[in-house]
Amino acid sequence: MKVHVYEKAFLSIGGGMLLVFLGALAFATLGAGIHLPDRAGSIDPQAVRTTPPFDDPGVREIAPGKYEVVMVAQAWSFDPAEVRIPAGSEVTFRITSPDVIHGIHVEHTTINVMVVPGQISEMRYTFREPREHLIICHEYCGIGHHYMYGKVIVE
Ligand SMILES: [Cu+2]
Repeated sequence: MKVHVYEKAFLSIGGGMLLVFLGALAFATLGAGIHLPDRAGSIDPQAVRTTPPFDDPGVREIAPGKYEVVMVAQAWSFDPAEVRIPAGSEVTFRITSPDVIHGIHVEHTTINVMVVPGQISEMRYTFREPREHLIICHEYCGIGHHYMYGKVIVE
């Protein structure tokens, strides 16, 4: 009889945990807007510098309050290394690598993605507060890895 009670308790703990984790998942995706980055397409890594839009990396206003950042992550820098946008902008990052695997993390945002040669990574973020965000490479990419950084300046 005692075993029965323990079994019930363990089952309800298990069920409760499941609900807690599902709740956390729902909060992260629906509430906090955390989701996996999109794989936006593929590209020949050898031809990154001659394939639009990566032949002309930079920041472009695509609509009022909406910006597109076309970025190349290479050993060992981000091009452009400085992104300047007004506060409240919704920014779409499109990024690829012509050489080895890099990563991009923009501090204090949900932007955190791997940059794989041959693939175009895409992510979107709205910068609400004026401040500076450090951009860092988070995949060890060679001897100059720790020099690989940039800045997002929200004005
Ligand atoms: Cu790196």
